[in-house]
Amino acid sequence: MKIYINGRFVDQRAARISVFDHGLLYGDGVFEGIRAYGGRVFMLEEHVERLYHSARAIALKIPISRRRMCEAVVETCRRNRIRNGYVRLVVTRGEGTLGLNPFLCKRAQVVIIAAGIRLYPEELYEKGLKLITVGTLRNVPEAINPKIKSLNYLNNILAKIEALNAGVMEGIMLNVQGYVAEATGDNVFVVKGRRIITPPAWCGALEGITRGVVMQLAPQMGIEAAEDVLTRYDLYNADEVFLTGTAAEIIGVVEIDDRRIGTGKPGTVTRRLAAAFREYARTQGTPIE
Ligand code: PXG
Repeated sequence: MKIYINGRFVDQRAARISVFDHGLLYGDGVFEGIRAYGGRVFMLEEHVERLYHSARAIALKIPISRRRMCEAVVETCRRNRIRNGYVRLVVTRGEGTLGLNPFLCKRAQVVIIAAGIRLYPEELYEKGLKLITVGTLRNVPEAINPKIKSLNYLNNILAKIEALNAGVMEGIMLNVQGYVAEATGDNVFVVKGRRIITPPAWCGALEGITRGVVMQLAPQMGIEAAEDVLTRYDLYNADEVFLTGTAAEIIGVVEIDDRRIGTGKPGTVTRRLAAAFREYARTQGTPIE
Protein backbone atom coordinates (compact mmCIF):
# COMPACT_ATOMS: atom_id res chain seq x y z
CA MET A 1 0.00 0.00 0.00
CA LYS A 2 1.24 3.47 -0.92
CA ILE A 3 0.63 6.16 1.66
CA TYR A 4 0.57 9.86 0.90
CA ILE A 5 2.69 11.86 3.34
CA ASN A 6 3.29 15.56 2.72
CA GLY A 7 3.17 15.35 -1.04
CA ARG A 8 5.10 12.11 -1.42
CA PHE A 9 3.92 8.54 -1.88
CA VAL A 10 5.77 6.08 0.29
CA ASP A 11 5.45 2.41 1.04
CA GLN A 12 3.30 1.54 4.06
CA ARG A 13 6.38 0.43 6.05
CA ALA A 14 8.19 3.69 5.33
CA ALA A 15 5.17 5.83 6.22
CA ARG A 16 6.25 7.23 9.58
CA ILE A 17 5.22 10.05 11.91
CA SER A 18 7.47 11.34 14.69
CA VAL A 19 6.79 10.34 18.31
CA PHE A 20 7.06 14.08 19.00
CA ASP A 21 4.10 14.76 16.70
CA HIS A 22 1.43 16.60 18.65
CA GLY A 23 -1.19 14.50 16.91
CA LEU A 24 0.15 11.60 18.96
CA LEU A 25 1.14 13.51 22.11
CA TYR A 26 -2.07 15.55 22.45
CA GLY A 27 -4.58 14.40 19.83
CA ASP A 28 -3.83 17.75 18.21
CA GLY A 29 -5.04 17.43 14.65
CA VAL A 30 -8.06 16.81 12.44
CA PHE A 31 -9.26 14.04 10.16
CA GLU A 32 -11.83 12.86 7.65
CA GLY A 33 -13.18 9.48 6.61
CA ILE A 34 -14.28 9.36 2.97
CA ARG A 35 -15.76 6.58 0.82
CA ALA A 36 -15.15 5.65 -2.78
CA TYR A 37 -17.93 3.94 -4.72
CA GLY A 38 -17.57 2.48 -8.20
CA GLY A 39 -14.37 4.34 -9.04
CA ARG A 40 -15.50 7.72 -7.71
CA VAL A 41 -14.73 9.54 -4.48
CA PHE A 42 -18.04 10.35 -2.82
CA MET A 43 -18.68 13.91 -1.56
CA LEU A 44 -14.98 14.73 -1.82
CA GLU A 45 -15.28 18.54 -1.79
CA GLU A 46 -17.66 18.45 1.17
CA HIS A 47 -15.28 16.28 3.22
CA VAL A 48 -12.30 18.47 2.34
CA GLU A 49 -14.29 21.61 3.19
CA ARG A 50 -15.17 20.16 6.61
CA LEU A 51 -11.52 19.23 7.15
CA TYR A 52 -10.43 22.82 6.54
CA HIS A 53 -13.17 24.15 8.81
CA SER A 54 -12.07 21.76 11.57
CA ALA A 55 -8.46 22.89 11.04
CA ARG A 56 -9.45 26.56 11.15
CA ALA A 57 -11.27 25.99 14.43
CA ILE A 58 -8.10 24.64 16.06
CA ALA A 59 -5.86 27.26 14.39
CA LEU A 60 -4.08 24.63 12.34
CA LYS A 61 -2.74 25.78 9.01
CA ILE A 62 -2.97 23.08 6.38
CA PRO A 63 0.07 23.60 4.13
CA ILE A 64 -1.76 22.86 0.85
CA SER A 65 -4.85 24.25 -0.83
CA ARG A 66 -8.25 22.54 -0.83
CA ARG A 67 -7.82 21.84 -4.50
CA ARG A 68 -4.45 20.15 -4.02
CA MET A 69 -5.94 18.17 -1.16
CA CYS A 70 -8.76 16.89 -3.37
CA GLU A 71 -6.25 15.94 -6.05
CA ALA A 72 -4.09 14.18 -3.45
CA VAL A 73 -7.05 12.09 -2.26
CA VAL A 74 -7.91 11.04 -5.81
CA GLU A 75 -4.25 10.31 -6.60
CA THR A 76 -3.92 8.16 -3.47
CA CYS A 77 -6.93 6.10 -4.57
CA ARG A 78 -5.50 5.80 -8.09
CA ARG A 79 -2.07 4.64 -6.91
CA ASN A 80 -3.65 2.01 -4.70
CA ARG A 81 -6.14 0.92 -7.38
CA ILE A 82 -9.05 1.65 -5.09
CA ARG A 83 -12.46 1.68 -6.75
CA ASN A 84 -14.56 0.91 -3.70
CA GLY A 85 -12.93 1.77 -0.45
CA TYR A 86 -12.29 4.01 2.46
CA VAL A 87 -9.96 7.01 2.58
CA ARG A 88 -8.57 8.30 5.85
CA LEU A 89 -7.30 11.84 5.65
CA VAL A 90 -5.30 13.01 8.68
CA VAL A 91 -3.66 16.35 9.37
CA THR A 92 -1.62 16.57 12.56
CA ARG A 93 -0.06 19.62 14.19
CA GLY A 94 3.32 18.10 13.40
CA GLU A 95 6.53 17.55 15.27
CA GLY A 96 7.00 19.75 18.34
CA THR A 97 8.34 19.69 21.87
CA LEU A 98 7.04 17.82 24.90
CA GLY A 99 5.23 21.00 25.91
CA LEU A 100 1.69 21.89 24.86
CA ASN A 101 2.61 24.94 22.79
CA PRO A 102 1.28 24.12 19.31
CA PHE A 103 3.13 27.07 17.77
CA LEU A 104 6.46 25.35 18.38
CA CYS A 105 5.44 22.59 15.98
CA LYS A 106 7.35 22.86 12.76
CA ARG A 107 4.94 21.83 10.09
CA ALA A 108 1.54 20.17 9.89
CA GLN A 109 1.73 16.58 8.65
CA VAL A 110 -0.71 15.54 5.93
CA VAL A 111 -1.37 11.80 5.63
CA ILE A 112 -3.76 10.07 3.25
CA ILE A 113 -4.48 6.35 3.46
CA ALA A 114 -6.69 4.70 0.83
CA ALA A 115 -7.74 1.20 1.77
CA GLY A 116 -10.43 -1.33 1.14
CA ILE A 117 -13.40 -1.15 3.44
CA ARG A 118 -14.62 -3.84 5.78
CA LEU A 119 -18.35 -3.45 5.57
CA TYR A 120 -20.71 -4.25 8.40
CA PRO A 121 -22.33 -7.64 7.86
CA GLU A 122 -25.37 -7.33 5.57
CA GLU A 123 -27.38 -9.11 8.26
CA LEU A 124 -27.09 -6.05 10.50
CA TYR A 125 -28.86 -3.94 7.90
CA GLU A 126 -31.70 -6.45 7.64
CA LYS A 127 -32.13 -7.05 11.35
CA GLY A 128 -31.28 -3.56 12.58
CA LEU A 129 -29.12 -2.40 15.48
CA LYS A 130 -29.73 -2.50 19.20
CA LEU A 131 -28.46 0.56 21.04
CA ILE A 132 -28.24 2.04 24.49
CA THR A 133 -28.01 5.65 25.55
CA VAL A 134 -24.71 6.00 27.38
CA GLY A 135 -23.77 7.90 30.54
CA THR A 136 -20.84 9.68 28.91
CA LEU A 137 -22.18 13.06 27.78
CA ARG A 138 -21.19 14.61 24.47
CA ASN A 139 -18.52 17.31 24.75
CA VAL A 140 -19.99 20.76 25.35
CA PRO A 141 -19.54 23.02 22.29
CA GLU A 142 -17.93 25.69 24.50
CA ALA A 143 -15.13 23.25 25.41
CA ILE A 144 -14.44 21.05 22.39
CA ASN A 145 -17.04 21.70 19.74
CA PRO A 146 -18.39 18.40 18.32
CA LYS A 147 -18.42 20.14 14.93
CA ILE A 148 -14.63 19.76 14.94
CA LYS A 149 -13.64 16.37 13.60
CA SER A 150 -10.48 16.28 15.66
CA LEU A 151 -8.01 13.51 16.46
CA ASN A 152 -9.22 13.71 20.05
CA TYR A 153 -11.97 11.08 20.01
CA LEU A 154 -11.80 10.07 23.67
CA ASN A 155 -15.30 11.41 24.32
CA ASN A 156 -16.63 9.07 21.64
CA ILE A 157 -14.38 6.18 22.65
CA LEU A 158 -15.57 6.35 26.27
CA ALA A 159 -19.13 6.18 24.99
CA LYS A 160 -18.28 3.30 22.65
CA ILE A 161 -16.74 1.36 25.55
CA GLU A 162 -19.99 1.72 27.50
CA ALA A 163 -22.01 0.47 24.54
CA LEU A 164 -19.72 -2.50 23.86
CA ASN A 165 -19.62 -3.43 27.56
CA ALA A 166 -23.41 -3.43 27.52
CA GLY A 167 -23.34 -5.89 24.62
CA VAL A 168 -24.48 -3.52 21.86
CA MET A 169 -22.51 -2.09 18.94
CA GLU A 170 -23.30 1.60 19.25
CA GLY A 171 -24.29 4.11 21.90
CA ILE A 172 -26.40 7.23 21.69
CA MET A 173 -24.81 10.21 23.39
CA LEU A 174 -26.81 12.97 25.09
CA ASN A 175 -25.62 16.51 25.70
CA VAL A 176 -25.42 18.14 29.15
CA GLN A 177 -29.03 19.28 28.80
CA GLY A 178 -30.15 15.70 28.26
CA TYR A 179 -30.96 16.19 24.59
CA VAL A 180 -29.93 13.59 22.03
CA ALA A 181 -26.65 14.53 20.31
CA GLU A 182 -25.49 11.64 18.10
CA ALA A 183 -24.04 8.14 18.15
CA THR A 184 -20.29 7.66 18.74
CA GLY A 185 -19.45 7.73 15.03
CA ASP A 186 -22.80 8.31 13.35
CA ASN A 187 -25.65 10.81 13.32
CA VAL A 188 -29.09 9.80 14.53
CA PHE A 189 -32.52 10.36 12.96
CA VAL A 190 -36.03 9.59 14.13
CA VAL A 191 -38.96 8.99 11.78
CA LYS A 192 -42.36 10.29 12.83
CA GLY A 193 -45.02 9.83 10.17
CA ARG A 194 -43.71 11.29 6.92
CA ARG A 195 -41.10 13.35 8.70
CA ILE A 196 -37.48 12.67 9.61
CA ILE A 197 -35.87 14.63 12.44
CA THR A 198 -32.23 14.89 13.47
CA PRO A 199 -30.64 16.98 16.24
CA PRO A 200 -29.17 20.35 15.23
CA ALA A 201 -25.40 20.80 15.53
CA TRP A 202 -25.77 22.88 18.71
CA CYS A 203 -27.10 19.79 20.48
CA GLY A 204 -23.68 18.21 20.00
CA ALA A 205 -23.89 16.62 16.56
CA LEU A 206 -21.23 16.58 13.90
CA GLU A 207 -22.64 17.99 10.66
CA GLY A 208 -22.34 14.61 9.00
CA ILE A 209 -21.93 14.41 5.25
CA THR A 210 -24.24 11.37 5.08
CA ARG A 211 -26.72 13.26 7.29
CA GLY A 212 -26.60 16.12 4.77
CA VAL A 213 -27.22 13.82 1.81
CA VAL A 214 -30.20 12.21 3.58
CA MET A 215 -31.68 15.66 4.40
CA GLN A 216 -31.32 16.54 0.72
CA LEU A 217 -32.75 13.29 -0.69
CA ALA A 218 -35.74 13.03 1.68
CA PRO A 219 -37.84 15.95 0.35
CA GLN A 220 -37.46 14.60 -3.20
CA MET A 221 -39.15 11.43 -1.93
CA GLY A 222 -42.05 13.22 -0.24
CA ILE A 223 -40.44 12.94 3.19
CA GLU A 224 -40.11 16.12 5.19
CA ALA A 225 -36.69 16.63 6.79
CA ALA A 226 -36.10 18.80 9.85
CA GLU A 227 -33.57 19.56 12.54
CA ASP A 228 -35.05 19.62 16.02
CA VAL A 229 -34.23 18.97 19.64
CA LEU A 230 -34.83 15.33 20.59
CA THR A 231 -35.05 13.63 23.97
CA ARG A 232 -34.86 9.95 24.85
CA TYR A 233 -38.68 10.01 24.97
CA ASP A 234 -38.68 10.90 21.25
CA LEU A 235 -36.36 8.00 20.46
CA TYR A 236 -38.48 5.49 22.38
CA ASN A 237 -41.68 6.72 20.73
CA ALA A 238 -40.39 7.10 17.18
CA ASP A 239 -41.93 5.11 14.32
CA GLU A 240 -38.37 4.36 13.20
CA VAL A 241 -34.83 5.32 14.19
CA PHE A 242 -31.78 5.12 11.96
CA LEU A 243 -28.11 6.11 12.01
CA THR A 244 -26.13 7.74 9.20
CA GLY A 245 -22.37 7.83 8.65
CA THR A 246 -19.72 7.37 6.03
CA ALA A 247 -18.88 3.87 7.22
CA ALA A 248 -22.38 2.67 8.17
CA GLU A 249 -24.27 4.56 5.42
CA ILE A 250 -27.87 4.24 6.64
CA ILE A 251 -28.69 1.58 9.20
CA GLY A 252 -31.95 0.91 11.03
CA VAL A 253 -32.20 0.84 14.82
CA VAL A 254 -34.70 -1.59 16.32
CA GLU A 255 -34.10 -1.35 20.05
CA ILE A 256 -32.89 1.39 22.41
CA ASP A 257 -32.45 0.87 26.17
CA ASP A 258 -34.54 -2.32 25.96
CA ARG A 259 -37.45 -0.50 24.30
CA ARG A 260 -38.49 -1.91 20.96
CA ILE A 261 -38.60 0.78 18.26
CA GLY A 262 -41.55 0.67 15.87
CA THR A 263 -42.18 -2.85 14.62
CA GLY A 264 -38.82 -4.14 15.83
CA LYS A 265 -37.53 -4.26 12.26
CA PRO A 266 -35.90 -1.56 10.11
CA GLY A 267 -38.85 0.52 8.88
CA THR A 268 -40.11 1.48 5.44
CA VAL A 269 -38.78 5.04 5.51
CA THR A 270 -35.34 3.81 6.62
CA ARG A 271 -35.24 1.21 3.84
CA ARG A 272 -36.42 3.67 1.18
CA LEU A 273 -33.82 6.23 2.24
CA ALA A 274 -31.07 3.59 2.35
CA ALA A 275 -31.95 2.50 -1.21
CA ALA A 276 -32.03 6.11 -2.43
CA PHE A 277 -28.70 6.79 -0.74
CA ARG A 278 -27.05 3.77 -2.38
CA GLU A 279 -28.33 4.84 -5.77
CA TYR A 280 -27.09 8.40 -5.22
CA ALA A 281 -23.67 7.21 -4.00
CA ARG A 282 -23.33 4.93 -7.02
CA THR A 283 -23.90 7.75 -9.50
CA GLN A 284 -22.15 10.74 -7.90
CA GLY A 285 -18.59 11.61 -7.05
CA THR A 286 -15.17 12.63 -8.36
CA PRO A 287 -13.80 10.08 -10.88
CA ILE A 288 -10.56 8.38 -9.78
CA GLU A 289 -9.25 7.47 -13.25
N1 PXG B 1 -20.68 11.82 14.18
C1 PXG B 1 -19.40 11.56 14.50
C2 PXG B 1 -18.92 11.85 15.86
C3 PXG B 1 -18.55 11.03 13.53
O1 PXG B 1 -17.27 10.79 13.84
C4 PXG B 1 -20.38 11.04 11.95
C5 PXG B 1 -21.17 11.58 12.96
C6 PXG B 1 -20.97 10.82 10.60
O2 PXG B 1 -20.48 11.79 9.69
P1 PXG B 1 -20.29 11.48 8.16
O3 PXG B 1 -19.74 12.74 7.60
O4 PXG B 1 -19.34 10.33 8.06
O5 PXG B 1 -21.62 11.15 7.60
C7 PXG B 1 -19.02 10.78 12.24
C8 PXG B 1 -18.08 10.26 11.20
C9 PXG B 1 -15.03 4.95 10.87
C10 PXG B 1 -15.22 6.29 11.42
O6 PXG B 1 -13.94 4.68 10.35
C11 PXG B 1 -16.36 7.00 11.12
C12 PXG B 1 -16.56 8.25 11.66
C13 PXG B 1 -15.61 8.74 12.50
C14 PXG B 1 -14.50 8.03 12.79
C15 PXG B 1 -14.27 6.79 12.25
O7 PXG B 1 -15.95 4.13 11.00
N2 PXG B 1 -17.76 8.90 11.40
